[in-house]
Parts: sequence; structure tokens; C-alpha cells
Amino acid sequence: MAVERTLSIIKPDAVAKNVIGKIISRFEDNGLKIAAARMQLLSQSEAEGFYAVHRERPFFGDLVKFMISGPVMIMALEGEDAILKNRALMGATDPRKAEPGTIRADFAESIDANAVHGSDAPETAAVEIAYFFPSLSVYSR
Ligand code: IDP
Ligand code: MG
Repeated sequence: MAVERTLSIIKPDAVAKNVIGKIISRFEDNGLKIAAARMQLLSQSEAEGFYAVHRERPFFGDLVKFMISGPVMIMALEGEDAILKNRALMGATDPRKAEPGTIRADFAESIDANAVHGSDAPETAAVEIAYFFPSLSVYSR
């Protein structure tokens, strides 16, 4: 295992539910540190750029609309095996399919409003961290 960084976003639904602290505790309790953080209302073009890989998907418009519906908490998480560890803590994309005890099982309502984003691989983590925290250097290994 290696020390990695990954991008996490607490989405508008979870911010509105006032569970930022509870979600961050999951990260901290599992050995992930917050290397950078910013609370922000994304612009439409920022959200579109971030989710550009999903541009052709039928849900893209709704996803962007949801992501700009309220402020989000954007974080770079750092720790051993951070990328997969965060994905495991998050649970499946559809909260109804997420393992009990995961963030999405506990805090999310639907596949659209699913509480958190997390990078899915080292390549996407590097791109996503650079997108929101351009001055933060990314561990390559
Ligand atoms: P992930 O967030 O678990 O990595 P992705 O497949 O990368 O899931 O999709 C990005 C986001 O797009 C999801 O978190 C979810 O908010 C939204 N999304 C994915 N699939 C659907 C769908 O079938 N309907 C509506 N929204 C979806
Ligand atoms: Mg994804």
C-alpha cells in the first residue's frame, strides 16, 4: 500500500442535511486526513467540467443541476490506500445497493442525491485534485 490522495465531495444533499461533520468523522476514524478543503457553490461550468466524463450520459443534465443546487464540501483526502478506502467507505453509487454502514447507505436517498463523490482510480484522483486544488501536489506513488 502507498500513501495516496483522492478527491472527495460532500454533495448538496448531505450538506443540506447538516451531516458534513459526521461524514468527515468516517474519514478521520478510518485513517484518512484532510489535506485540503473548501466549501463552495459550484458554477454550472465548474460542475460540467468536473463531470465531463459523463457528458454523454442521459443523466448528465440532472447531475449538473443537482451539483449546483447548493454548496458542496470539496476535499483532498490523504492516507494509505486512500482511493479504494474512500470508495469502500462511500458504498455503491445507488444507496439502496450500498452496504450497511457505508456513507451512502446511512446518509443518501437516491442514485441522484447520493451524498458523496470519490475518485475511482489514481488517474482520476490526480485529474480531479488538480481541477479543484491546482496548487496541491499529487503523490505519484
Ligand atoms: P460514482 O459517484 O459512484 O463514482 P458514477 O458512475 O461515476 O458513480 O456516476 C457519477 C454520479 O452520477 C453518481 O454519483 C450519481 O450522482 C450520478 N449517477 C450515476 N448513475 C446515475 C443514474 O443512473 N441516474 C441518475 N444519476 C446517476
Ligand atoms: Mg465516478
